Amino acid sequence: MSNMQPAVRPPLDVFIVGAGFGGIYMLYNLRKLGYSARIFEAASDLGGVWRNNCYPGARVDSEVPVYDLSLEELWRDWTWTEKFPGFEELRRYFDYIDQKLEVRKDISFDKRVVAAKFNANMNRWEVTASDGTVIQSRFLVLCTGFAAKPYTPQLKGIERFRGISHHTAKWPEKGLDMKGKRVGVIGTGASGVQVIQEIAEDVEHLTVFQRTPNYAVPMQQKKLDELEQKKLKNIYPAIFEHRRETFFGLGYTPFSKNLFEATPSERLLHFEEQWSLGGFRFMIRNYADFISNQAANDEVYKFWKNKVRERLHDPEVQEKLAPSIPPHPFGAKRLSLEQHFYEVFNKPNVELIDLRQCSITETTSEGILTADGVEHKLDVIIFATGFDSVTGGITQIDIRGLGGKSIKDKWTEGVSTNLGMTAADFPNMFFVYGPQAPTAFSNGPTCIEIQGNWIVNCIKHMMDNDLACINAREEAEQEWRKKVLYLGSLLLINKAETSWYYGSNIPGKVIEPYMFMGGVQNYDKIITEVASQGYVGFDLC
Ligand code: N01
Repeated sequence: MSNMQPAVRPPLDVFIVGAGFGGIYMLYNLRKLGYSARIFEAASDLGGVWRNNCYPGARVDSEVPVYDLSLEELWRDWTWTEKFPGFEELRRYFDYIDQKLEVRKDISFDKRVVAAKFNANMNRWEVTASDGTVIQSRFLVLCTGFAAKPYTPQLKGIERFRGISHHTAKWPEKGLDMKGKRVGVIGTGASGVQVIQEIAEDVEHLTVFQRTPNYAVPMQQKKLDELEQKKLKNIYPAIFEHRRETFFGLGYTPFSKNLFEATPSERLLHFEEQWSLGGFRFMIRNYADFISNQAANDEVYKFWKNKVRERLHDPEVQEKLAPSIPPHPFGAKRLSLEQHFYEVFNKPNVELIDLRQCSITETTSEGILTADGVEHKLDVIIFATGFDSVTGGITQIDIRGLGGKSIKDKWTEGVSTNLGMTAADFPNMFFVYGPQAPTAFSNGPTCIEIQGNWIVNCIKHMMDNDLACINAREEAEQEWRKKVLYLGSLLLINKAETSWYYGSNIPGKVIEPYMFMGGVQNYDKIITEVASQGYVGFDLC
């Protein structure tokens, strides 16, 4: 047998990057149609963001079952213990997904994809992992999520620091015992809020370094009962159907009334009701014009400010956390859901540093030095400083399309995609939950399923019709970009100084809306129409 040629492995039909909700949903649906598919995942197990973000207090801000995948094989027998589950329970959910769908057998873990190159002669992608593994496939689907690239600011002298420092999204898998330690948290976005409220009780001293006050609203967490969930199972299909018909994919129907059409007492009652119901209702079920009309927005801010101040003892802390003059319109940055975040600042072991008044000068071997000359002695520094969101997960891979052009270069002057799922000159490549789609401007599983279904149907269309290549047209891409920028300009959202919605949180990143802000239900309609018209705006061959 020595004269036998080595077997040439046929290329995969579809290669997928990432084993979070997006990658798993793609894999499941592609396999169902009989296509070969494989996932490479940089982490050591399933879960995507829920694998990397295992900092104390990490939990989701969409409610279940709206945060579930809508596959009956999954929801039929699964029960949650909390309305907003924490990362441990979400990881158990991913284990359950594998138990039911057997996804792990088609996933290689600890495999970080570093490059992908399109071979135009063969109409194939050649994908390379950091360990040198190379795989060829007809289609490439990037399911890297919107938060795959953590951002850590380069503090002067950080290498001198003798304590421990971690970014929240690179938290040690085994956890970190912070009992009795002096801990500093930089950043008060969603991650900061969660970690701060979770650890304040245990640590000896907590120093919170806040640059911009975060508008956090009550999560109104609730324990869930198994029986109660079982009784609701017959309406789950309707819940999943309805979520994709709503603007944020969360199933809350927006309130249609404008703020000044209501009397002050009516307004107060409405605010109170949404506040007590919790979650994102105070945003989504608020008055229709509050996110486009500054005067209406000011009223919402006033209500929020008073609510927060009621919970704080010290007037100086009140002014730092809920200032008299709003730093940006209410809702311009993604709201965070809190449980007892504000009460933390009444504790004697917690100190709040307002970086707008007194910035960080450098890191010393002992801690952090601020502009007033004070050295804040620390054993642990937690960077809750966010992500190079939405595009970072894609551009950190060296992806090269037609003519060897890289996606990073293509997007240097601003992002252009067709329908937030494809890019011109990157044939047979798709992305889920990425730029210029509803993405984090919506409930994750809703967006992922809408896009996932579209991509799977597109691949099926190509396979059924013996088509080798699909490429977005330049002019369709320009149209889509115009739409995304226009929709982003209609809202007060563009008024925040540093926002990952606009890329302004990352030094040097182009400032523009990175997501489609026109609503999940409208996005769904547009992309469905493109497919039903035979993929208008694409070249197929
Ligand atoms: O990141 P962020 P995040 N010096 O960018 C500060 C999702 N998520 O990880 O506001 C000092 O929001 C920065 O300050 P400023 C969710 O979609 C969800 O918290 O730019 N500070 C800000 O306070 C969320 O929106 C969940 O002035 C610096 C913070 O760091 C998204 O992920 C949980 C700084 C970054 O906040 C991102 O949230 C966690 C610097 N140089 C995350 N640079 C849930 O499901 C940045 N900051 C609940």
